[in-house]
Amino acid sequence: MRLHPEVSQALQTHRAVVALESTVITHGLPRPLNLELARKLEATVREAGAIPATIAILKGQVVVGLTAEELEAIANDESADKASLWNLGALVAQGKSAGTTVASTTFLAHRAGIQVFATGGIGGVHPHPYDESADLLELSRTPIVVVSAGPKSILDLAATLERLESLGVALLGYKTNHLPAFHSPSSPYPLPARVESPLEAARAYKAARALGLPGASLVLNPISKGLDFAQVQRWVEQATQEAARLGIGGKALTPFLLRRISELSGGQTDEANLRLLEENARLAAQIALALTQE
Ligand code: PSU
Ligand code: MN
Repeated sequence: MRLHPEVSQALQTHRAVVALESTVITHGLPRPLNLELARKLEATVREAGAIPATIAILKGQVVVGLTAEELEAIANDESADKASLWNLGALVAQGKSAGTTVASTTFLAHRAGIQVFATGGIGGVHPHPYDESADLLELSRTPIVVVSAGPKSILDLAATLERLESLGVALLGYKTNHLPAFHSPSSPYPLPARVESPLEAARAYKAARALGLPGASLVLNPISKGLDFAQVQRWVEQATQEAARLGIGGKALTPFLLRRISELSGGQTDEANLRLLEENARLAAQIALALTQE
């Protein structure tokens, strides 16, 4: 594992650091929007006073905190794989390059000593055919703050929420009582806890750690100007049926569905995705700062 010198120095001096994932760069957004977004997220974290650490696998090496050149290289690498937990070792051994998912970024960020991680939407449960993201298991066993806009809209939200609760992931609605639904700010599903500020989120995380709870604190940040929930569900339904018809599954499923709903929405979901990612990066930086100041 190689840490960017700026990141390791920030960690040693207890400054605020925010981890960023890279599957959204390699598989989540079309080129060249992906590179633009990746740069913007890093800039957003910096503007809020924290150090960004984008994580990826580059030619078999785990890199925590990409340089500007490395960020460009991974964004332009069309052969980059998608690294979850179950292929991470093989990708490293075989010298491959890959974007890291929420599951692998959570794992690697924690190993590097980073306490806060920002993403767009987390993976979860797809009902038919059954598919469950490794994001859920990893969030259940790694004590880190993850800021997201909710489970991705392509998922079964009720089932995903149920799994998060069973697995003991701490769920913190950010100024909301209901589960945010990624492209849409709200869903019908109530959350067990709510926080009103970065400081309150930081305190809830610290309390969970002090108790020795093993899992993540998932801060659920509703998108500011989101899309209509029912409308997104219709696009998702159509994309899901197409995936089933085409026999698309495994790690190709999430990227396929995200691309299809982007096409069906005329790009509206990509636009929403960019906005929520930026909002989450900002909030994550504020929480990371609150953790250093407490
Ligand atoms: N959120 C986005 N775009 C993405 C993802 C999340 O806005 O591309 C990625 C994340 O890296 C997440 C992954 O961990 O999709 C989930 O994939 P799977 O369902 O195969 O675990
Ligand atoms: Mn899967």
